[in-house]
Amino acid sequence: MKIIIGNKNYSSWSLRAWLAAREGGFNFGEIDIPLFRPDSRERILSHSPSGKVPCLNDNGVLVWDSLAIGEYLAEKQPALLPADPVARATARAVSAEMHAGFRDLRTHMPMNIRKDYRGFGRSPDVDEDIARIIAIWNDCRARFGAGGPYLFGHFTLADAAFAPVCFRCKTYGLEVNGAAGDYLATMLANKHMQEWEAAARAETESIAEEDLYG
Ligand SMILES: N[C@@H](CCC(=O)N[C@@H](CS)C(=O)NCC(=O)O)C(=O)O
Repeated sequence: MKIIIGNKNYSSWSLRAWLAAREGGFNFGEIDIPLFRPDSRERILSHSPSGKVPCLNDNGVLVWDSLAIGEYLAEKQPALLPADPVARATARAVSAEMHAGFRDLRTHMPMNIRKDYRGFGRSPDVDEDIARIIAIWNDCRARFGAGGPYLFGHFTLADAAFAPVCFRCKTYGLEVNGAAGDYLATMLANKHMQEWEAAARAETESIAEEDLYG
């Protein structure tokens, strides 16, 4: 199994798939393709039919788009979704909401692990996105989190979906309190999140288009 990913500092979609695979205990290799280079598109297309990363290649079976990759991994490792049907439906709903929404947050606070952009990117629309995400975290923790420190107790695809937001909270200095704050601390202390972060910090490429605030 191989996962084709972009720069660890910037590629939030790649992080979701990679983290789900790590947390699912899969043995996989990585193909790293730096984004925003003249040859990036051609290189990605040689692995991924959508021309986007992440893409999973499981012995010739290609799965692209982070949501589909997560579902594919969960078919092989069911613990990546909650066992209870209501919790499972909620995990899928919040993952889909993250996948399809929060445009203002994405636009003004892109994932950029190496930077300290505390105070940058705020606006009423961004704050509305942040408030909704914190409400999701509090709600999942309160209703489904009794069995452990993650949104649904143990680590699931929903945690992978919100992983880039956790790094954004650090980069942009967002204050998150209470149960949501405890959850954020759990995610930032997760050993695979820390593995990704260390690799992001070790990367040397910069993408000017993504370094919005200097
Ligand atoms: N919805 C897709 C989004 C994938 C995506 O936009 N990936 C970006 C990098 S984070 C990419 O491949 N960009 C390269 C390009 O568009 O040429 C997913 O969830 O996998």
